[in-house]
Amino acid sequence: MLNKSFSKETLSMTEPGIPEDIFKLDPLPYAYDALEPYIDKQTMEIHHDKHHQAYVDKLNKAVLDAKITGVSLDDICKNVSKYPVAVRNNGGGHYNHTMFWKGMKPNAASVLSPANQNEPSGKLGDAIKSVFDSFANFKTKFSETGTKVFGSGWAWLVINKDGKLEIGSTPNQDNPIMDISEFKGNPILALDVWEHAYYLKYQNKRADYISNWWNIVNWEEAAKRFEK
Ligand code: MN3
Repeated sequence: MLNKSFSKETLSMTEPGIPEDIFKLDPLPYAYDALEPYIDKQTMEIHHDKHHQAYVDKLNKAVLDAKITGVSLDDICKNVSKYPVAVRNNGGGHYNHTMFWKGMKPNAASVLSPANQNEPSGKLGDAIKSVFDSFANFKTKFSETGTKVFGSGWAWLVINKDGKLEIGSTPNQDNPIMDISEFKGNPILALDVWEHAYYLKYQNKRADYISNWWNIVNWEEAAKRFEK
């Protein structure tokens, strides 16, 4: 399906082959209110339908303007230094948010039982414990990293070039697979700490947003990424 932001006029002016390359915004893998009470419905609606949609629309325009065809979003990010800054900002925006939505899941159980910890098990759980001593230490370190991002950006758990788990951050919509990124690796977990991700519910309290986010981390998805 073609992206709805592209009018027929726009498409008829492009070379054959380009329309199939247009990037699309997938629906959320759950309802807009499914992450409540940790992330509210209105924030999810605006964040997905307005912010993420805008990154996708602007990425499509940037890709057309730069005449980039037949390149996957991963490959665009990996070679992003070759492209205009609009490709970097909007390609990163699309990549990061796609990962962010998949990296969360509803967790009503923890509302009913606050003691019901949402923790990774299996190989990823073991690796986190071995690198960070305990899951609690890992959470503290990751939360601090997210809290300390100056301005807008992302916190990440990645597998670095030595095959080891590492926590870090990127500014704006950069991500760890970008060739221009100082912090590099294969992402396992992504946390959006832009104000638009939390301001309606949490206002200036980014640390509270992060603390609640742990309840809805999709560890099965993270484990899949880790084992791949
Ligand atoms: Mn965002």
